[in-house]
Amino acid sequence: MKVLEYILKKLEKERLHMTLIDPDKQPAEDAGKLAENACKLGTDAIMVGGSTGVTQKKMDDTIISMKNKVKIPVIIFPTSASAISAYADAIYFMSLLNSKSPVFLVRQQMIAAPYIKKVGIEPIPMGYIVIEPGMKVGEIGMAEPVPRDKIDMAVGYALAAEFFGMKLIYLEAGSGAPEPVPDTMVSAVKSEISIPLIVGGGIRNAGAAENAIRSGADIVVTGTIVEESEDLENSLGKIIEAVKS
Ligand code: 1GP
Repeated sequence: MKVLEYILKKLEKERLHMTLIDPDKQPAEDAGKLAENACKLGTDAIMVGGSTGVTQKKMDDTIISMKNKVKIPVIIFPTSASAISAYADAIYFMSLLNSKSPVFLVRQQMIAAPYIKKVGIEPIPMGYIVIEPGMKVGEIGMAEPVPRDKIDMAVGYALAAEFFGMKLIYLEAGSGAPEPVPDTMVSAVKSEISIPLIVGGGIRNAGAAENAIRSGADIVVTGTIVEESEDLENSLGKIIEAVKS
């Protein structure tokens, strides 16, 4: 089964949780163990990516280590065309819709597309929208982050992505954001689009995950909590429980 099909099928029954692991933050073997632990706690897929320091080798080693440990999909969450691993199951083929630079709108994608086709990784078309504060990814991606009170702007970007034919929308507050994407923005976007909505950035506890789900998120992504927590069962475990309940 293709990864997008797996996601859509699962979404018919439940909301999903995805664990983001940055290949630059730990040795590949540890990343594999993290993925394994997250999988045991019920996460639905592993996303691999980071804003800085991600090399092709780190990406390859990390993904190989994960693929040896988990059966759930391992999806590349790319920053640029220069670190794409042929060992992944899929790649979010995304455009940073509110970037000021064509580099992140379509040029990196132009460079990456022939390679993705050649190695046969499944591209999953996604509209990526950075919301304030946007953190590192907003900076690196030269985003004009959507102000937190400009709900209509987020809705407009999300609808534009759907009309372009993208299959998923990702509202991103940025990794480590002090606050997640506002609930009002999540619910406004959700009520206008008919494709699944991913929400991430700054979700560190079950309450925040529950808010995102209640507001209409179909998929919740957490990254920082997995890197920082010394008790994954109590941190990530509770978040996944909140997503599934
Ligand atoms: C970042 O949305 C993800 O791209 C995850 O954010 O690291 O804040 O969980 P956190």
